[in-house]
Amino acid sequence: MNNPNTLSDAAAKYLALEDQFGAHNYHPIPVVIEKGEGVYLYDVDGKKYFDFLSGYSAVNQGHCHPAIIKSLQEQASKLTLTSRAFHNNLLGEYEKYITSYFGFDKILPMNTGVEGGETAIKLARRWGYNVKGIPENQAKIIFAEGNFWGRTLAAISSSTDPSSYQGFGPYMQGFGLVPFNDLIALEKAFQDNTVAAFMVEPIQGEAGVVLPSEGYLKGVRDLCSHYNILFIADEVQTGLARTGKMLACDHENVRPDILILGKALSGGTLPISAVLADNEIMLQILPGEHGSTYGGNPLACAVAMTSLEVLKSENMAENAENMGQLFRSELAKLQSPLILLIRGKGLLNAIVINNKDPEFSWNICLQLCEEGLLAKPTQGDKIRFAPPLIINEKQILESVNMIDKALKKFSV
Ligand code: IF1
Repeated sequence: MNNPNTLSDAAAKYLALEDQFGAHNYHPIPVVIEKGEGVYLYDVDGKKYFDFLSGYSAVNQGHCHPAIIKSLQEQASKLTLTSRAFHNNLLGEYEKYITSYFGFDKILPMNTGVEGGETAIKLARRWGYNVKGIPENQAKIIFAEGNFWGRTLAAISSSTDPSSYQGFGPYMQGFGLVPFNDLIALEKAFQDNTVAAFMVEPIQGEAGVVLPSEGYLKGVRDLCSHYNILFIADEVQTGLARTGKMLACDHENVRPDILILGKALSGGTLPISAVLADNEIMLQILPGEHGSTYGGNPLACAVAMTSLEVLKSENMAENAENMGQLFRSELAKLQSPLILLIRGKGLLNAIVINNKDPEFSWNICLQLCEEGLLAKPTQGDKIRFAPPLIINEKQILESVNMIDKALKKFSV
C-alpha cells in the first residue's frame, strides 16, 4: 500500500496535511509512522517495517529503548531546563561522564549536530588566533569536498552540493576545500599558515557512505600535528558505535583535537550534541561568548548518559561490526545485477544501484517499503542501509530476504 495512489485514507490524510501546512523542504517516502520499537517501525495502518535508516543514525540504540525512555520520563517529571544562567545538578555529572568516556578534558554541550559543527569551528578560530597566532580575521578552516554537516549558513558555505548551497548566498568566508581521501592535496592546503583546522567526516555519510582508504585518518592526524592544525572529526553520523567501533576514528586509533557528536547521543529522543576537546582549545571560549538556551539542560544530560551507557552495556559496537559483516556478505550472495557495489563499515552501509536514474532507486525504495523495509536513496543511485545497532542475525537474514524480493521486481 505504498504507492501514493494506493495509500490508505488515513495515510493520505496525513500526507495532505503536511503538503498543505508544512514547508516543502523534504521528499519523504510515502509512509506514515506512528510507533517504533527496537528495530521496527509501525505505520498508521498497523503495518510493521524494519527501520533501515534509524532516524539518520540517531536511533542507534533502537526505537524507544526502555532504559533511555525511563531516564527521559524520570528526569522529565523532575526538572527539564534551567538554562545556563543557573547551575543544575546533572550538568557536571554528565560532563564528567562523557569526558571520561571519550578521553577529553572538556565538553561543550549543544543541541543539534550542525550547532556542534558551528561550535567546533568557533573554537578552532579562537585557538587559531589565541594559540597559533593567526592574524585577526584570517583564520581558515579546510573541509573535504562532498562534506555534509548540516543546514546553517556556515554549513552550506562549505558544501560542494548545489542543492545545499545554491540560492542561499552570500556565503561564509574563510573556508577552503580539498578532495576527500587525498592527503597530498591536504598537505598542499596546509602550507598556508593561516589554516586553523581541517574538519572531516571519517566516513562521508550524505555523499553516499564514502569510505576513505585505510590510513587516511592516520595521515590526517599526522599532517595536522606536523603543521599545527586542529583535526576536527565530525562523528555526528559515524560516531556512537555506528561503524563497529565507538568512534569511526577508533578504526585507525586516531584521536582528533575536536570531536563532534550528535544524533544517537539521545537515542533519538531529543536533539543533543556535544563538542569535546582538551583545555588548550576549550578554554579559549570565555563566559558569554558562546552557548545555547537548551545546551546542557538536565533532561538532555540524563538522557545522554543513559544513551551512552547502553551503547557499552549492550555491546552495540561489537554487534554493529558483526551484523554489518553478515549483512554485506549476505547482500553479496544475492549476486543481484542491480547492485553495482556494496560498501560500508559496521552498520553504516550503502549499495550503489546499477542505474543512474534517481527515479530507479526511488522506486526500489518504494518496493522495499512494500516488502516491509524502510530505506531511502541518497545521491540518486545509492541506497543507505543503516538499521539500529541492536539488530540480530535472524533479523539481518530476514531483511536481506526482503531486499532480495524487492530487487527481483526490477531489471537492469
Ligand atoms: C537532514 C544525510 C544522514 C551529519 C553529519 C552533522 C550533521 C549531519 C556528518 C548535522 C546530519 C543529516 C541531516 C538530515 C540528513 C542527514 C544525513 F542524509 F545527509 F547523510 F544522517 F544520513 N554532521 N545529517 O550527517 O546534524 O544538525 O541535522 O542534527 O534531513 O538534513 P543535525
